Amino acid sequence: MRGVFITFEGGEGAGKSTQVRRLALLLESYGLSVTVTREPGGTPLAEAIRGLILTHEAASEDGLTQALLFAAARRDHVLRVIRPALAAGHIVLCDRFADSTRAYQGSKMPEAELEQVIALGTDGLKPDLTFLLDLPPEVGLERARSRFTGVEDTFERSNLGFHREVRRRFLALAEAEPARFVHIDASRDEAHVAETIRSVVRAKFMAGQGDGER
Ligand code: Z5A
Repeated sequence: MRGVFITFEGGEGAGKSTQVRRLALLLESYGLSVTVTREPGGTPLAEAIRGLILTHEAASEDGLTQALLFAAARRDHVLRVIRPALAAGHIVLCDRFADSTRAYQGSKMPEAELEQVIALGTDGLKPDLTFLLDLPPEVGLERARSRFTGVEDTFERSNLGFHREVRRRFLALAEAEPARFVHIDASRDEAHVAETIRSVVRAKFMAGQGDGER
């Protein structure tokens, strides 16, 4: 039985990692097998590429260079982690995936070229469900700054205009694929966002199984 592939997308500080953790705990409490992973990253090679891309000194401004690096990391991640987990029947929760390339690199290169690179990286794999955690970038950046670790990465250093464009692109992606995307108001409190996500997952994948209203 193939598992279920769920991705979490959105701008900086939207609460993706927080909600991935919460949903994983909930699903595990139902006795389900869950694989939690993230992009860029998820394998030793992809984590090494992550380090290169997010280190400001090493980063390239060129959209195609960035997209190729994200795609190389993603291909390793898909082949070594995501596909095997799905084949084993796991629910895979991934913090960012190919839609992040569309949103972040999309303004820096032609769309047809971007989609070619994305197709190579994903190996044709598409999420079954994508949560777009949406909020104004000012709010997300403030949240991210409040847990500041001392070093800003390549994208955190981008100007507000760039982050607004990223949000616009995410919203356009969600509008274009309403069957896959669920738009979530990520400015609501953590528990409210978690409850919305829980109810969507339950309705889509657990209908008739009864989750005990936990
Ligand atoms: N990138 C790309 O350009 N192309 C690609 O193809 C891919 C990625 C895959 C990855 O950095 C960067 O790579 C990313 C896009 C680019 N750059 N940006 N910007 P990352 O993974 O390190 O960054 P991130 O994905 O933005 O992670 P993040 O900043 O940690 O955001 P988050 O996961 O959405 O948020 P969080 O860690 O769950 O929460 C942030 C803080 O807010 C934390 O203190 C929480 O306790 C708090 N929080 C969470 N939820 C709430 C609510 N609801 N209310 C109030 N406070 C909250």
